[in-house]
Amino acid sequence: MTELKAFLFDVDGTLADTERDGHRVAFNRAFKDAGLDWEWSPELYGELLAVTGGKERTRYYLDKFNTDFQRPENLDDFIKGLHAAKTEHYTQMLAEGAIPLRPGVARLINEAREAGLRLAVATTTTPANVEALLSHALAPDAMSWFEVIAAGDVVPAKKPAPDIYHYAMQAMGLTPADCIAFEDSRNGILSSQGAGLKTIITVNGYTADDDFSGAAIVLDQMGEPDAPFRVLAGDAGKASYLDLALIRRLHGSD
Ligand code: XBP
Ligand code: MG
Repeated sequence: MTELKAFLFDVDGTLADTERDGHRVAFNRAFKDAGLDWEWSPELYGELLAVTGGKERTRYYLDKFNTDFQRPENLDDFIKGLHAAKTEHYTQMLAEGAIPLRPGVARLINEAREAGLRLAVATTTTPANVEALLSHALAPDAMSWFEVIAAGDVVPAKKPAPDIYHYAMQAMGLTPADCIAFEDSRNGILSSQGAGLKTIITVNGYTADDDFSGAAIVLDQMGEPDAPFRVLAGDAGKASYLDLALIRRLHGSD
């Protein structure tokens, strides 16, 4: 039996519901600033989420949904500029408190810290976005609670590739058996499982119908003592919210 030593967290969709009312809105604001008439509706954005990474997603939009757009000579730089503006809007929104953490997230992170577990982030989003979320929605010094923030372009191949999880574990000197991952999407679990990690899923509006085969458990949310989760797949025993005891059981180290 291996001892559980670390939690590896995805960010978007897992720690907070950032996509529909955060990233999507920030993209639209950046498009408007640039004089573009592009408008990503919640439905279209659901389709665009097939591709992780904001720059990659924008290119996918042009390739698949806006093929008539007259592309500038240097498309890469054009997309980079749009994406930088989007990050400005997004971090500003978070600084204004636009997006709270999902239920149970702060409670679980605090419990893990008290128990001496090591924490890391493994995400495709831009590092500035992680800092904005953690410091405004969790605690002003929350960045320092995480040993490694593996984010954005630090690995060339984003999720569903396993690289970002490999990167985080290597930086911590840990093996997959030492850790458990928290994800919300098909691309996320492909990445974490591809890196050999047991994975706990909390779904959201965009991912409720995703295929989570092989997940340790699939929940609608982490839940709180007074607000139970719903188990969508797997066995939570008598537990009604996700805590360290249940996670150790799912990890196989209780
Ligand atoms: C979510 C993503 C990100 C965000 C946008 O990844 O795919 O691309 O939607 O962020 P995860 P950027 O769930 O792994 O955190 O625009 O900064 O890429
Ligand atoms: Mg996610």
